[in-house]
Amino acid sequence: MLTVYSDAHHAHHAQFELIDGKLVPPFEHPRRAEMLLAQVQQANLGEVLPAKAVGLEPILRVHDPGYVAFLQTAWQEWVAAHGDETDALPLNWATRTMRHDRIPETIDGKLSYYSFDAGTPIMAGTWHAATAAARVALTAQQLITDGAAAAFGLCRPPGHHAARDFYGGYCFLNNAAIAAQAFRDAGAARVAILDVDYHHGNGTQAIFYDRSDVLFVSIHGHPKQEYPYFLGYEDERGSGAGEGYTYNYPLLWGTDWGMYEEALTDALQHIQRYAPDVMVISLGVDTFEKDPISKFRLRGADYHRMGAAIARLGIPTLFVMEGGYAVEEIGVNAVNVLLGFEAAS
Ligand code: Q9C
Ligand code: ZN
Repeated sequence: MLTVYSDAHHAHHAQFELIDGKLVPPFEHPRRAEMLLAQVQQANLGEVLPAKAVGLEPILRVHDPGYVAFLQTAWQEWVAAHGDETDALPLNWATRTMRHDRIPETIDGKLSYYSFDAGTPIMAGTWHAATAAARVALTAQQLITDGAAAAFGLCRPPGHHAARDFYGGYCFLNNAAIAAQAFRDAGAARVAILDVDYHHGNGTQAIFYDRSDVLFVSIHGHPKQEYPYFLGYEDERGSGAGEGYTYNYPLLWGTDWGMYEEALTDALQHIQRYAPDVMVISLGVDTFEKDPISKFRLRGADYHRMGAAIARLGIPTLFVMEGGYAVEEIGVNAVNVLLGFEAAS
């Protein structure tokens, strides 16, 4: 299987993360992608290709132009207001009873308007890194459109929490959604997205919620217990033309492979019935038992089984990297999914 990688992700490296009331070194850091790349090479998964240059058009097929313009200049505006010593973070949001129809003019107001958490710092290289991750996904998408059976987009920063016009959960541009839309624009009639990251892919779900041409299926920590808390319930099934084209499998803390596999089997059946031309896997390995911010109990060998189960559908498959924070094992676990896929193909 071919991998696409860009080292531009190094430009995005947060100073701190606020978690459990403490400022700590960030969980989403450049070494994650380095460990993934090292394991791709170690396991001889296949050639590693650079990301191709692509314009903003495929990004603007998914994201709001005002949001993209905001991301492009947020750091400069932040520096003008506050200097360059700290990363840019929002501090409050429009919740119930407040207005969502006015976009503030100041950078602090815009950070609040265009985000949904304070765990996703913006710094000098964020735009560069985020657009490079989207290019990685698009380059891998093109390989499949050109006939490859599978490809791995080694994306960082991740994407599945980013919606049409907001960022959060370490995500700025929704790499998987951008690739799915690019498949459609290249002629695929139906695209399925299977999101196996530990966290619900709220951004991806929202982007395709009212559409029947992109099926979204997600297995994740139950929102009654787990981030992002406000989406990912079983009764979310899509709206309008998209009704019946979203499926959620919220699972409780402590879920092990036995319980996970049951949901996965069901999820894969929905995809099989949909008969997509191509499939995008939002591949997070934060379901791992030793993940520092998650509470599922998948083990190393389970990732091989996951990849094999996905391969049995026999559909061209684009893997897009999302989360996974047990940095010592992230490469082995993610590449195990890909090796399991190859072995069963
Ligand atoms: N107590 C991805 O995996 N913070 N994003 C969670 C847990 C945000 C994860 C706090 C986690 C975002 C792509
Ligand atoms: Zn995650």
